[in-house]
Amino acid sequence: MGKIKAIKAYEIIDSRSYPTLEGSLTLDNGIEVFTSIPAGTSIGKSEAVELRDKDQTRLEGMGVSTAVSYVNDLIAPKLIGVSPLKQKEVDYWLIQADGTKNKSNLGSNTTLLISQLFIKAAAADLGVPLFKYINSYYNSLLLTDLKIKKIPTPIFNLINGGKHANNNLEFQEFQLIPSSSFSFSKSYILAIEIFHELKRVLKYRNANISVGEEGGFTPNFTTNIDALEVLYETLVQKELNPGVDAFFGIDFAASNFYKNERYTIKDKPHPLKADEYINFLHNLIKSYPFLILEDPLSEEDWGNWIKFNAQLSPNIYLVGDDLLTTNKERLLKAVKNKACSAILIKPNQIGTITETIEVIDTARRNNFSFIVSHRSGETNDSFIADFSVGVQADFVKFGAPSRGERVAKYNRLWQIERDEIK
Ligand code: 2PG
Ligand code: MG
Repeated sequence: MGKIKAIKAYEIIDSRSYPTLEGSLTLDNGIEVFTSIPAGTSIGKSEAVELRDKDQTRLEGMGVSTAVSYVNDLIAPKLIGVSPLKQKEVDYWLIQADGTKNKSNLGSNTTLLISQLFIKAAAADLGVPLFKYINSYYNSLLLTDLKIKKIPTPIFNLINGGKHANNNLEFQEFQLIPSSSFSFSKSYILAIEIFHELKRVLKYRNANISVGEEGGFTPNFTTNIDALEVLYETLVQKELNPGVDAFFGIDFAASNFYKNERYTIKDKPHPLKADEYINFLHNLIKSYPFLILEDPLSEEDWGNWIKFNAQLSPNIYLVGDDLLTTNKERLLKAVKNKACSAILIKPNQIGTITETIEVIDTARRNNFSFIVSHRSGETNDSFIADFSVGVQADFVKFGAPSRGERVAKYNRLWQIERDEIK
């Protein structure tokens, strides 16, 4: 087995034209791996802190040169000679070295870079595919025997709104979820065909066909419901059976339109009190074949999450993203209070692979489903595709089947299905 010879971090530019961290790790036997770190635009208040330079004279204050120097000058020298198999020890050392609950000293981008480099280097050194090594790390960390049986069901974000687009829709992601009985390749091909059909339907309506941060279209509409209508029409046009072949999801990212205890959406003429807004949600669910509702309520509105969850059919996943931020304590609070039924998993919301797996373990033990997710600011690294298979996520969401940084991940799942999972 190799030992670490060098770790080097540097800045690259992400899909939104902001800087982010990339790094390389070299072993003394010549093996070298690279990884890079994504970043969010619509960031939950309790996410771990991403270290940014905040130097307004350079790269809009978004530089990560401090994080680069933390890796190169403080962390790397201490890891020379260490085995890449020491994932757990290194992750816990990082947590301790940071010393805060939210990684505000070192930054979650700094710690996750090291964590991902270690797991990639271990897989490369052992000569096993990354998803298989992640699976074996999961099993050894949790003393369990999770088998790799499937590719997670993909959630495709076909229409972008909210902070991910400059159109007028409040809801952030209008999603299509092919039936989970389909193979990955069938789901992917279906999503791509629907993507092109949707483009035709939008063109016909003189709507904008430019794409947003996550590769979905960015039309302006009179209401958010119009976006669902267009998606529905597209499915019917393709002779698909909504609610059988494919389902709908929305990431509302509702914290972005919640103010003074009111939800303000263009579907209604006045800001809505929680009860009125929950009624609106119930009407949505009655009218369309929903499978997923992510952050329909604000991250501060715990009481209404609990209320809504109690009313919701168990066939619909109520997903906490900004609400839970891949944070074990927040997840346990949601479990205890029955605030939702599923969690979005984003490694950079917490800052190490080990902690991310521990949150997944907590979800599984409490019968919560989980979705492994990209961020709106992405790179071409397909790490989370391997991660999602290794931990056997129920779902993944990597954006639309468009834009290089999104399809890098879907294409990797396709490759795993083709070459590895027969
Ligand atoms: C979300 C994510 C990813 P962002 O809200 O679920 O789609 O967006 O990365 O901007 O937080
Ligand atoms: Mg979200």
